[in-house]
Amino acid sequence: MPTSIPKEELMAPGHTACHGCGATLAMRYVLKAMGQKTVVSVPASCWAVIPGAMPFRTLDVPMVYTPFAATGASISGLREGLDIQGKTDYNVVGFAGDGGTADIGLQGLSGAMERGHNVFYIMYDNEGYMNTGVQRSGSTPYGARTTTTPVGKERDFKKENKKIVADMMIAQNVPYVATATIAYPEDLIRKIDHAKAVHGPKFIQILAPCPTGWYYPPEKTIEISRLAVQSRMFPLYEFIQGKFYLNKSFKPIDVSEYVKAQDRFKHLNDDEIDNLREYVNERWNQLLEWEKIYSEQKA
Ligand SMILES: Cc1ncc(C[n+]2csc(CCOP(=O)(O)OP(=O)(O)O)c2C)c(N)n1
Ligand code: SF4
Repeated sequence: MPTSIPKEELMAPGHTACHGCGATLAMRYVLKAMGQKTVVSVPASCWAVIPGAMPFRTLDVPMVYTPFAATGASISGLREGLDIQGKTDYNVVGFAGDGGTADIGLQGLSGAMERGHNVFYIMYDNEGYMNTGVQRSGSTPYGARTTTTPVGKERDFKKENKKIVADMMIAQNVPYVATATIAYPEDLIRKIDHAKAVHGPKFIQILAPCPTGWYYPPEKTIEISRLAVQSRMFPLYEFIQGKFYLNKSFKPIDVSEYVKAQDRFKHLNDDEIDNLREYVNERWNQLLEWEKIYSEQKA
């Protein structure tokens, strides 16, 4: 079937990720959309390990390792340095996990966006600190079992709702903000193309399912990321210079279909799934409201 996905491969097939890793596909599609003239900054995370040890490398573009909290600071510096050398046509991309974005890197991210650097910040959201053994992050959804929210007699699963960094970036009025997932690569690539047309900071949050930490069979990664969108657990939207678009072109499914496909939610009883359903509905209504408010503002 013909697709609009660029043929160019900037990521080699050899890497050290687990089978079915959604984060590897996220990087592959991001690079296809970015092209060869790209510099990537990666903090401590699974992606710090995936390329392998020198002299091997998985990416066909320069990549900088940065400390866990410093993605925002590093892309600011890379951008300024490249601009001074006249290399203004290079894309500078921070590529960080949800722990490195929603939690420890949030300050650096917010600073880079506020200073208005012409950079991309991609958050690959596997909803946990996976590289260090599946710990809870601020981006882990309500109900999930992680190794720091284990489910024993106490039913100590994650009790707080997901911290949504894309929403925070909209509140900060970042010129381009979007959510995407690997189940819809053409949508993902189109969003990066839209972002490229915006001069200034760009933030894209990509849902990247993790079979190892979400406890589902590796061959189900694409299906799970599709269910996340259809169940509205992970809505797809775009905020472009003050305009907000919510993708409503999916046939909605009940949240239980998403939850039941992953063992990280296996322990949830009907009341707890109801809590999740209520949260999902409230959030969807809030996004519909935003669409209205932003279109009125711009009218
Ligand atoms: C300051 C600091 N604290 C803790 C660590 C240990 N550490 C390395 S990777 C990681 C988890 C990263 O999680 P996330 O950003 O979500 O990426 P993922 O591993 O899920 O790809 C942690 C805690 C570190 N490298 N530096
Ligand atoms: S733990 Fe998850 S995110 Fe990390 S490499 Fe394995 S599948 Fe990918």
